[in-house]
Amino acid sequence: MNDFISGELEVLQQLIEFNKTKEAFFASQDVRAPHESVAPYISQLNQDGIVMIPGFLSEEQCQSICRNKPDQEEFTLSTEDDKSMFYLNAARHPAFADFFEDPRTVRIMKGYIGENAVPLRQSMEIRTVKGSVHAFNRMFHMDSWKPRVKAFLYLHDVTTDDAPVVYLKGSHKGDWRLPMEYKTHTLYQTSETGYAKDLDVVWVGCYWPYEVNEIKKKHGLQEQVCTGKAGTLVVFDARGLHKATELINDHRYILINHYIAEGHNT
Ligand SMILES: O=C(O)CCC(=O)C(=O)O
Ligand SMILES: [Fe+2]
Repeated sequence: MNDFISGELEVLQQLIEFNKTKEAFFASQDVRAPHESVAPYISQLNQDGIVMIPGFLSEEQCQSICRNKPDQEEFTLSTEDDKSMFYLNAARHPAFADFFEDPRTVRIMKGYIGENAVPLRQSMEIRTVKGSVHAFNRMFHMDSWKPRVKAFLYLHDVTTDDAPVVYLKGSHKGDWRLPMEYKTHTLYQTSETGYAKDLDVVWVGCYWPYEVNEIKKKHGLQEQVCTGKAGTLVVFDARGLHKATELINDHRYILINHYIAEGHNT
């Protein structure tokens, strides 16, 4: 038989096996009825893979967070080559307590991921590099095949000029995802921080623009450009396709609360 075709048949067999692994993982997640205060957010997350919550914190709370944030020297450059600066372990910093101690976030994460939802990384991110940046996250990508929920708190008004995250609504589910999910399953490797092992694997999960257009057309999916006022919380399942956008204004300041199912970094 043609070598390529026999290789593809083998891949198909691996996809069938992987699909079983995937189904077993989701069947074993203990997802209970959510706390009623967050139930509408969970339904929207389940439907679209994203929910935006304006006024999660007040504008005054956001201003106070920005005034009391740590000095620039305490931020470290992103290891994923996208030129962002991170203040790690932000949940321990008193300036950020209003956000990281808010019980609504854990309720959302548990209601969506399951009882084993735990924070992977809690940080403040500052982005100041303007214009186009050569980084994987400027392409539509999925982070993982397992639930990986990110809550971005906008600390100032984020317009289309302030690098809003863009999400392809409804792309967190669907059988078409299987080949890329399998790639993330087999190729994505993490370091002990729970993020990409190196700058090679960081690109695993990216789709080319023409592929995204095909997916959009075939499955009737639409982009959501997540602009929002200061205090808006953008919660998205990073299984779905999403991308970062160009910064045109001076900076983007956000707090990130990032949850996974315990022990399931990849
Ligand atoms: O920072 C952004 O706008 C999105 C970056 C991204 O891809 C992610 O956080 O998973
Ligand atoms: Fe991402």
